Amino acid sequence: MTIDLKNPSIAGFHPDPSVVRVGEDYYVACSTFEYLPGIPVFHSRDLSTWTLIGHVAERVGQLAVEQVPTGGGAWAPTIRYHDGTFWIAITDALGRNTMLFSATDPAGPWSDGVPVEGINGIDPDLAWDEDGTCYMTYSALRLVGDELGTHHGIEQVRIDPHAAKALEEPRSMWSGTGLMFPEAPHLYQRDGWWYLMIAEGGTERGHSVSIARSSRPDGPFEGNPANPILSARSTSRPVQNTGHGDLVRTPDGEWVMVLLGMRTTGGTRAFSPMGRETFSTHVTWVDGWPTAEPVILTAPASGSFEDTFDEAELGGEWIAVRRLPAEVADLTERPGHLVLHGDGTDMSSSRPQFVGFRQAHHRMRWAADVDATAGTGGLTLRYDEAHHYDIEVGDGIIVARGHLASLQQTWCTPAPAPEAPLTLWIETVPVQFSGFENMGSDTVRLGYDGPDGPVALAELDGRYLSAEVTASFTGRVLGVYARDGLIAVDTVRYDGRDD
Ligand code: 6LW
Repeated sequence: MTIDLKNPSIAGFHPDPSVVRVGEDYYVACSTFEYLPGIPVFHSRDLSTWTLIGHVAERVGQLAVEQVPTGGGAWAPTIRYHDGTFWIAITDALGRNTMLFSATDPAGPWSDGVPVEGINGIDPDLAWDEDGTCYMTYSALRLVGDELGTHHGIEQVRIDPHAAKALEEPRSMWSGTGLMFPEAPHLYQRDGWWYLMIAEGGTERGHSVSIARSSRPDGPFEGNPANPILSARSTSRPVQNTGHGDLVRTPDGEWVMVLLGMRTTGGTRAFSPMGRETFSTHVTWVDGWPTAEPVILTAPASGSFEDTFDEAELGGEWIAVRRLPAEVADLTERPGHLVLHGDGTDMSSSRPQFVGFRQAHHRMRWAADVDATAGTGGLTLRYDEAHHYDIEVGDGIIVARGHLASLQQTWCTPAPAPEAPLTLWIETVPVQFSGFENMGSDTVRLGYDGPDGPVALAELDGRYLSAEVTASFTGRVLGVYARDGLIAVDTVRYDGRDD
């Protein structure tokens, strides 16, 4: 192998990755669920360093996520390139459903998107044969109609991507070895064979990748006797839930699978604060079948990020819930500041006055200078509207809050100088497993800088903001929010490292 892969390849919640190569350039797209902008596109030249170059959904109306239930929204893109056009097929779950977007530049702008008529399922794949016939292969989990919620294995139809419609009735395809949730199908051609690769076993600990082959793109497919070709289930590997992969061939003929996994922490019960992230692994072919190496975590990563809000617009890493960041965040009202206006709701709202970015390291510190002299707001560590830890200031009082489903607890103290901006912070400290006294993932500290130094107002168990506890498909997001009045944030700093 000549390629050095880095894992995680894209840290922070970036599940369901799909990859395509065009010449020397690789592109990856991921799911974003209820967040906007939706479906980030990353670029790499070496399959190791990935740079965010744009998003598919950055305009109102491209996804119908404004009111979508948590966990709905943009699921499982497939990114492909055909005849000079980049295509992305996704499920806008419980919104516009199966969608096709196209672009000539993968950095955007992408088209407004069109729902594909005649597909009732998730995880749509795109593949073209030599004649230019386009096949959409998908997981037939019904999201609309009378059969809502039922699963019918993998299905396929020929489609006209320009008209966004199925050209025939769906046919049933090979659907794995019998494990639950056959999904994430991708169809490839190699050495005279067509390969149908899928995920099965569910996106939790049982997740796996299996493959079948046929002489034709529409089957019949015969399963690989050695399936699954990848799974971390029942192992003690540091990256669990590995599955939902997509293959790419390098110009030198090497193969790499880009896939999702979880970096779990804890004891016998493990927890994943970051949710499902993007990883990569080497694939080799023997007798016409691929095998994938287990995902290897590379050297612990660290990363810092500071934003002083001097630009006219927020950077692409900022996301908002069920709306675009620009709808909530104002960078012109007070130059050099991020200004948010409260509407009386807080982080338990499904559409909070909030912008944030993904937690990407197990150990991190997130701090911001918050001027709450004309409002109430602060910092948050959010998994979803039912699971969040906040530290806020307003009316001369600092409040730390833990909100877990229907339970809420607060800790209060007077602000040291009510008429001055205050530095608020959130820290996560991973638990070192040393017995049975703490089987969680990390400790979350909520605090502020007082006249005599940092003060932690609350220390909370981080496991409750993890993929295993919440019912969300995403991961932790750090951010700032306004509850009432005007909140102006001067400088924000994030320092993270994995150790
Ligand atoms: C995705 C599917 C899945 O479409 O969850 O359980 C969905 N696995 O492959 C959201 O990530």
